[in-house]
Amino acid sequence: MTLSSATAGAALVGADAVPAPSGPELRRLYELMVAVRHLDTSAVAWQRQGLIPGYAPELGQEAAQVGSGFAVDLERDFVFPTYREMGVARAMGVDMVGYMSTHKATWHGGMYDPVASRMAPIQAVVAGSVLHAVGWAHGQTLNVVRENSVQGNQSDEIPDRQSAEPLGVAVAYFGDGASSQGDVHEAMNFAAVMKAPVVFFTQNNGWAISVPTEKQVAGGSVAARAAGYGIPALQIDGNDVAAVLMAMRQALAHCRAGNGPVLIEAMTYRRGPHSTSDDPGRYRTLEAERQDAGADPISRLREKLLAEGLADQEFFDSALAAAKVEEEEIRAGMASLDSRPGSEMFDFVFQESTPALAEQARRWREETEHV
Ligand SMILES: Cc1ncc(C[n+]2csc(CCOP(=O)(O)OP(=O)(O)O)c2C)c(N)n1
Ligand SMILES: [Mg+2]
Repeated sequence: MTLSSATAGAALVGADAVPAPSGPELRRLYELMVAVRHLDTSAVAWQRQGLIPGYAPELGQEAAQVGSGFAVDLERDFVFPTYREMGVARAMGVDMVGYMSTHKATWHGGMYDPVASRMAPIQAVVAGSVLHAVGWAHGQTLNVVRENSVQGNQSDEIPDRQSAEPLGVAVAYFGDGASSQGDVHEAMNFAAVMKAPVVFFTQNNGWAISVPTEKQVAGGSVAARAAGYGIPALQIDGNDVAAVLMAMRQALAHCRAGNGPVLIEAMTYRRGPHSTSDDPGRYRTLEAERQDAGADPISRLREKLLAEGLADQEFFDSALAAAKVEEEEIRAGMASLDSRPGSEMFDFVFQESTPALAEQARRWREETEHV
C-alpha cells in the first residue's frame, strides 16, 4: 500500500485509529469491482447497440471508485459525483437502473432518489460538483453554529467543532482536468476558511479528454496545491483498492471530527476513451496507453487475495457469474424505461417556480402541444 502525505504542515488528525480493510471487506471489494467492470464494459456495448446514446466509461478506475464509495457513511455523508462515477454509485448501493437512466437521457438528472441514496445527480459541468459539495458541507457546520446558539453561545466565531456531534461529510469527486478550473480554487479556499467537512477526491486519470495532466496541472500534482490552503493532502496509489479505502477512512475521520477539509489525489489511469464519442487513437498510441496504464486494479486485488489465502478460483468465478446476472437485470430495467413527459423539465428546477420559467413553460406547451 502506498500512501504519502503531500502537504507539509497540515496533518490528518486521528488517522492512526482507522482500521485497515479486513479479509471479508477485501472480498466484498473484489465482488463490487467485478460487478462494476462488467456493467461498465456492457454499457459501452449498449451504446453501440443503440440502447443508450452516450456513456463515460471508467475502465481502470474501479479501485479508486469502489474503494472510496465503500467508505461513505450512508446515514450521514453525501456524495457529489461527476459524469464518471458509476463505480462509486454501485459501491454505495444506488439503484443502478435509476443511475444509468441518465445515460439513456430518459430524464434530466437520472431517476434514482438523491436524498435517500446520499448521492447528488450526475454532474456534467466540469468542477460543478466541487462547489455543490462545499455548499452542502458548509450547511453541516451551520447546523453546529445553530445548535451552539440554541445552547446560548451567540459568538460569531467559527465554533469549536471538536466538541460537537460527528459531522456528515461531503465527498466532492472531480478529475485532474477539473482541478484546473477556477471554481476549485474558490471551493477549496472557502472550505478551508470555514472548516467545512469535505473530502476533495480527485481521480487523476492522466487525461482531460485529449489533454494529458502535465499539460494542464501546474505545480507537479493536484495534491501539492492543498498546502496553499492549509489543507492536508494524501496522494495515493488509486489502483490499490485497500490504499484507497484506508485513505478515505482517514480523510472522513478527520473531517467528521471537525478538523476541516482533506484532499485525496488518487493516481489512476483512464484505460479507455473519454466517452463513447471519443477516439483516443487521435491523441495517444495503444502502446503508450498500455505502458502508462500499469497493472490492472482488479488483477492486483485478485493477486493479493490469492497471496493472503483469502479467496480461491471458485470465489472469483462466482463473483463474475453474479456480475453477469446483475448486468442482465439492469439492462432489462433500462430497456423497459419509457421516456418522461417533456413538460417535467420545468417542474423540478426550483422549489417555487419563477415567472421567467413559467413563461418558458407556457411557450413550450404552446409550441409542442398547440394549446
Ligand atoms: C465547465 C465545463 N467545461 C468544459 C466541459 C467539457 N468537458 C467535459 S469533460 C472534460 C474534461 C474533464 O477532465 P477531468 O476533469 O480530468 O475528468 P475525466 O473526464 O478525466 O474524468 C471537459 C473539458 C464541461 N463539461 N464543462
Ligand atoms: Mg482526468
